Amino acid sequence: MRWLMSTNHKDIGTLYFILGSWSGLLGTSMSVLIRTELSQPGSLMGTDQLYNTLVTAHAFLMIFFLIMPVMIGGFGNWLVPLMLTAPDMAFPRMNNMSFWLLPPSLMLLLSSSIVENGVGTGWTVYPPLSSNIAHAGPSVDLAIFSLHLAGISSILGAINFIATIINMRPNNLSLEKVSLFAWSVKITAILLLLSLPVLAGAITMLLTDRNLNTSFFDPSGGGDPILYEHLFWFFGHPEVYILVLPGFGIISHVVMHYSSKIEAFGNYGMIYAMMGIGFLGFIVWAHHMFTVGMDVDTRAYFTAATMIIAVPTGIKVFSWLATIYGHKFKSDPAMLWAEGFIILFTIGGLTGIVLANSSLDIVLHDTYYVVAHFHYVLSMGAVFALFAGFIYWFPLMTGMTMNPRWLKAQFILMFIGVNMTFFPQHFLGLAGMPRRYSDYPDAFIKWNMVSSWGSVISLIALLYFIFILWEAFTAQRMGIFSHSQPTHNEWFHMYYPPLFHGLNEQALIIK
Ligand code: HAS
Ligand code: CU
Repeated sequence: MRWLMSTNHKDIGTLYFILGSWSGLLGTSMSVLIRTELSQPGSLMGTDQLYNTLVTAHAFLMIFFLIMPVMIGGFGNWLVPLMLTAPDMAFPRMNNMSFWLLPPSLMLLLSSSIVENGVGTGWTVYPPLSSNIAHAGPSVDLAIFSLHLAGISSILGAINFIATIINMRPNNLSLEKVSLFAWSVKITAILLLLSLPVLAGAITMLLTDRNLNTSFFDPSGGGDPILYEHLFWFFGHPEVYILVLPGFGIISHVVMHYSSKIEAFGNYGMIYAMMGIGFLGFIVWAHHMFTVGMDVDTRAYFTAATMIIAVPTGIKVFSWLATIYGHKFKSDPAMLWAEGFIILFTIGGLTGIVLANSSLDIVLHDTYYVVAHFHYVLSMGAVFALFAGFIYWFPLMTGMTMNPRWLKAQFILMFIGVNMTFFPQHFLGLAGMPRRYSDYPDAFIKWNMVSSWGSVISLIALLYFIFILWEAFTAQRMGIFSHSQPTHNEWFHMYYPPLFHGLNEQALIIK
């Protein structure tokens, strides 16, 4: 069991993958319960607080214990040192500590939902719902402590990635030659470092409001609940880009590889687009709070600033398309996930532009339209990128191969499942069905049934993937020379693309 205490970046990356998969499965099981409750009108669970607790835990698990650990902790740890040709991360022992803060954080989160009444606040934990009148008992406090630990873990991880990417490069690898995935992790880490302390402040103020009689968010003591919303979303909006930026990096590599290009179209443009998205991500937060009664000028500003993010994001989408352009279509599994990402992420992005319009958002806020929007960018954006990267780098990380034909079938099944789950939610939202309720009027039956059946298909697709993974480990097809997987030389291109031109390939292989 010594590898549990390992300071090696690959071991730690693997630990993150294991923790992420476990939490992802738990989060998935909660989503299935949610869709079962909503598969027909009336109450299945019999208690709305339980339903809301499941929604909250589902979001926290997927955001903090699946996407972030796998994308940054898993892929980041595995690939960033390799791509920099560095021997390890800058602070290997702190790296181990970042990981080991997560299991206790996870335990606190799970405790929060099984003691007393659970946390039925949603992942935003808005007061006064999260204050000690509506949520008496220790549940919310446990959730706050969980976020404290996860936050410390991420801040330490962020410092480690920033230091690694700045300091651990060989002299001839200038920053503009650093690979796009490493760039995406670097920008993500900066976002984490700047936004997480604000969340930590907000939840700590909430903690003292709940337990020490402060009144930061309580008007009867001179406080203001809107302050919490500003603090939360100053973190919350950058957070959504934290979730998807490493995915952008992964997609660039997969697209480059399967289009036989040594560099992405507009490599610098890609880097600047990510920096632009990262910067703009900090000045648009109030598009989550258009309904709080902001004055019209403020709303106009946040609408305009938000829509500008479509420009750098569009640069990325069109650069991926230009990278693919001219190459014969071959349906390799990882590339299918990348193409699925580009299409579905764009759909999610466009509904984001719709929501950015404050006048429209007054109507759409807190409806299923928002739920559809963020599942398109997350379940079909971040998660599709995760599958693309996992399938693409699986031979590198394990030395084994998964069955490509099964993977294709699995992709198609999952593609049908998630679209069937989330596309109808646009209709439900436009028709006015609110989010975070366990019941609905009969008018909404049809699309809710379609959505719930879609989630069953996605679940089957996920189980199929687990089977494919099991088969790969059991069959032990060693070696990375399967026809649909990259050869060793191609891997080499991927890790050292910028170094590749000027340097002796053999010299680097020996290293
Ligand atoms: Fe979002 C709510 C707006 C991207 C995640 N988002 C959420 C929530 C989550 C989330 C989790 O302005 C719910 C939080 C909660 O629990 O309450 N979002 C945007 C915009 C973008 C965007 C403008 N979101 C993301 C990404 C996420 C994410 C990425 C995670 C991975 N989002 C909102 C708004 C809300 C919101 C409102 C609040 C709603 C409410 O009421 O609560 C942009 O970054 C998207 C840019 C991408 C594209 C697609 C590619 C671009 C191309 C260029 C051409 C397009 C143009 C646009 C020029 C735009 C191809 C033209 C417009 C046309 C319609 C044709
Ligand atoms: Cu936002």
